[in-house]
Amino acid sequence: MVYGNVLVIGNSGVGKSTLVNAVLGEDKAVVGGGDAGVTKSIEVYVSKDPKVPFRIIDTIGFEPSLVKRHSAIKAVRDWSKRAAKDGDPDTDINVIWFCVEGTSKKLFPEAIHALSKATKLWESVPVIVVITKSYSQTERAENMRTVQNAFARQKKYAKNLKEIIPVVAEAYPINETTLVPPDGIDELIDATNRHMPEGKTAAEKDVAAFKLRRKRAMARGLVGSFTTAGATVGAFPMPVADAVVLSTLEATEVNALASIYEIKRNEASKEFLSTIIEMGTVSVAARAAISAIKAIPGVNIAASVLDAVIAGSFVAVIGQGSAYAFEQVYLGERSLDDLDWLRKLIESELSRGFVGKAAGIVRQVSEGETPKNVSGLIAELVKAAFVRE
Ligand SMILES: Nc1nc2c(ncn2[C@@H]2O[C@H](COP(=O)(O)OP(=O)(O)OP(=O)(O)O)[C@@H](O)[C@H]2O)c(=O)[nH]1
Ligand SMILES: [Mg+2]
Repeated sequence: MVYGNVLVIGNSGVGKSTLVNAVLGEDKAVVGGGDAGVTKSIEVYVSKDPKVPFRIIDTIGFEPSLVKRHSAIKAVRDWSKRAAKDGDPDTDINVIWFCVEGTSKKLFPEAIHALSKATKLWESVPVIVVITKSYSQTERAENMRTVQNAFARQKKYAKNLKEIIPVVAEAYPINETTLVPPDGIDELIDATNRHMPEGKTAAEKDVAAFKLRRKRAMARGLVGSFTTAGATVGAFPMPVADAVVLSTLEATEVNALASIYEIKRNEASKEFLSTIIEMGTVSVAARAAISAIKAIPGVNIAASVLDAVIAGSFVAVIGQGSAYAFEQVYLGERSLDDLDWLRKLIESELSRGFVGKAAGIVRQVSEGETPKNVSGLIAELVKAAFVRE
């Protein structure tokens, strides 16, 4: 097997390890870091996909001391040497992910100067600058310009800069019902593969399969977070009607999932999304399901506990259904005009076992509990019942 090696560097806390997790997730095997006794300055991760074979070398942050920077670099060099001695033919660093934090652009010039000095050893290796924690869409253009200018000042090193990619590695919550979805991970995977030297690039279709698995994992994580939010928000008596609370949460969830599956914003997608939200809130199928859950016989439970189960279950099921729908569109199996297919899909999600599962959850939440105590439990039960692998 021929491995491409990616070196991840950047100051402490900018989000390097979070990034590695987003790119490899459960596709990752830990290979080990510094030797026992030596400083634990690096971790080497290997993608488990034999068709997309690359390693990511995650280093500890450079800040605050020069000593830390030296020890991180030394650890990488030692790893290369040791692996080469053990017969590993691919110990060269092929691509560098240079991480700077999107929320602190004032520090870019300083960070880039320090990083370019530290990586002199790899003076002709292509650099991808990853702007981590890029939560603000409006600041991206300026952040990218700042990076470009800072690089231009690095003389010979400037030519190594190949791409600047803003990234959100993990959903970032703004409040109870809103979050910034993961973003840019696909672009980073593509760019990394593109800048690998000849003989180390993976085939396009293999990279596509790898990215699809990452999208599924991100979508699953997102549905999980929204389900928890649903159960929590639902557990507190609302001054507005159920459908309004539900539709706010579902709209944020569905938009976030659409973004993971690269669904462009246009008239067709707008209608596709609003069809899902309508199906999950005020449609005949949704109303029937809500009535059925509220009428589960032999249950004497606080109304808001019931609401928490309803909100959590709807958010879970609508998330699952729309993630599947978006994936079909992303893969080209369906188009955004297939609204009849979409309605049937969501309708079947809401009928097939839906009420039965919700009833099961209601029965497991003991009577007399207050909503505050049980919203966490409800979220767990809902996830176990609805959020499939
Ligand atoms: N929500 C969210 N949090 C992030 C993201 N990236 C980083 N963080 C948070 O920022 C903190 C630092 O992230 P790490 O990935 O540990 O940073 P690091 O660069 O590996 O830090 P060192 O190993 O100390 O150098 C953690 O609390 C992360 O959860 C992101 O994309 N979204
Ligand atoms: Mg780390």
